Amino acid sequence: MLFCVSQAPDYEPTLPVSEKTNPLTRDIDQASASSIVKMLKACDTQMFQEGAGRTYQRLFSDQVITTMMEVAKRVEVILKDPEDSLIVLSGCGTSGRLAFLLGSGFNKELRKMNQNPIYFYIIAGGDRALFSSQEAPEDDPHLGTLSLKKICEGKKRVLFVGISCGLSAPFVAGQLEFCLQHPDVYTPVLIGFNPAHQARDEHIPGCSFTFCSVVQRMQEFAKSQKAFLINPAVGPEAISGSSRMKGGSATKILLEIVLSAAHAATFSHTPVTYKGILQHMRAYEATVDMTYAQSEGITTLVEAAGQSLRCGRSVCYLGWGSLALLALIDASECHPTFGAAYKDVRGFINGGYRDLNNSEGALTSLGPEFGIAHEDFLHSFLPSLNDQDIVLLIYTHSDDVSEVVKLARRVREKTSNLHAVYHQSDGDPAASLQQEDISKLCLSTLDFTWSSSASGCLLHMWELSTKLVLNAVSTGAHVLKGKIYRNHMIDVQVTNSKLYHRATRLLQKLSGCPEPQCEEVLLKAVYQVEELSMDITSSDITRHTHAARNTTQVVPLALVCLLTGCSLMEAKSHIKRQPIIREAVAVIIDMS
Ligand code: F1P
Repeated sequence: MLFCVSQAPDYEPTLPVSEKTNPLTRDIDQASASSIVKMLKACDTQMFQEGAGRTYQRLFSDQVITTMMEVAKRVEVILKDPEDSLIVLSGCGTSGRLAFLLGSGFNKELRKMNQNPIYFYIIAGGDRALFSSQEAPEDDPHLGTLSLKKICEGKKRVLFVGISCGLSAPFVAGQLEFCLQHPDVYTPVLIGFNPAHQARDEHIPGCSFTFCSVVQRMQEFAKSQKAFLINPAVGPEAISGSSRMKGGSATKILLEIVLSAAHAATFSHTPVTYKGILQHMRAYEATVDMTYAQSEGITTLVEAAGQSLRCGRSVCYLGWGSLALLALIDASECHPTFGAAYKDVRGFINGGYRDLNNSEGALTSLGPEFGIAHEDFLHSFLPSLNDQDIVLLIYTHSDDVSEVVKLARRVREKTSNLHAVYHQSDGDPAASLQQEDISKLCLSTLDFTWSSSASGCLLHMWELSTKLVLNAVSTGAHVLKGKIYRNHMIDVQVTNSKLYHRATRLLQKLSGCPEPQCEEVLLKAVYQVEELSMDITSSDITRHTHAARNTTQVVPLALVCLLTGCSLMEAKSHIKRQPIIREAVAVIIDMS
């Protein structure tokens, strides 16, 4: 895959920061639960490292803070005069899910103040992509443009925020390009976590632009504040390319700071200032520290979740409010990242779709994996629960804690493997008796008590903290299950062009074979054939990634073939004998 990386001075020079391997996690696949949590802590802490002397902009860089202020002021202008205006947040996968979370949260704020909602979200693949992996639409710039045009019809002013952690999604590139062509109405803002020169420069079928060329045009427009780029590097992901982790957290941090500053300026007469933005950023840094101060408790959860996955059972998140939404998001990412089945990690939210307010309404008819309410849990999940399944209660003291107690009791009848992640602010003893009841029912309780005088919205901090805990649980548990090789997603799905290229690169790295050979074997695994037909070799990536939706363990199979020279059939039986992918691969790599 092409990136404009000519200026990159460091290791893995052909890769942008978001795709590089992180030296801190090189041995994560061999680590204990407690070492995994330590490594994740070190990686997350990297987000806030200062920029001095570095080639790349970082979260605290002057340019980043200044641009955040400028965007906040644009939001403020719209909030003060919302007539015929919109703020659109858009992205693919995790980035689109966070667009939904943020848009819903800030609309809720507006409603509380009797204001009309002004935020709209777009996620590639539509609402079903909120809770399931829909990687293919990410490759379609026209779909991106169409969805943007549709919701903005008749509007006179649109602030468009395109999120692509890797500066890579064609869906978002199409939308940004459209905005640049209509500057009278649209002001584009790009959020991502690579330096601009590392944006993806691969040809997009049917288009005259690449993500990189769009970024270059945005840089030109930015000189006259007709476009904005907020793209600090936050360091490579703990699991290479897993932008759901730091990329997702940093997206949430940046946008919450910008939108909160704009809301404060509009509704509480607190002007947007450099110092204010900086302080808010420090509050998030403190949240990361506060969260990992409970590393021991997180380790207990990782260990228990890993145990459940190892014996083929489930990890189940039972959440309340927006924390439950983060749980649903975390669960939905396990399929594309680890090749997990939807039953492996499930999330449930009180109130189900009723409370979500997503634009397409209830999606329950799409299949059992879209049953996300607590009632769905009670009907379809609870009856078959046993001690090998882990259940996590995720809530805050502002939720109806008596409901949590009730549900905890029902779960406890089926499994003792019950745990709680709980947030409260200091000086709020109201729910403490019920909390004691819950703690008695649970094997472990992660109790986060936050200072109510801290700067920043507490709910936002609780959400980030929950995201970090759940990312650690699902990532750590899959590492313990053997789904990661070194720090690579060995069982990654190849369902869009970014993932296809990532898989080819990984095969090259682990097998040492040349790229054409790796791609040939990858295709054999995708199409489940021993020989490639002309029809296959003459097809484009879109068709390959489409075919890959129906196959599993594509990368492990291809790797076994490459390392041993065996047939696909033989590779399959090897993996069947050793279903722990990491071990199946490690055995052969050690022998070769
Ligand atoms: C978008 C995304 C990721 C997902 C997977 C495929 O990436 O959907 O959220 O985890 O890696 O790509 P990006 O456009 O935000 O870089």
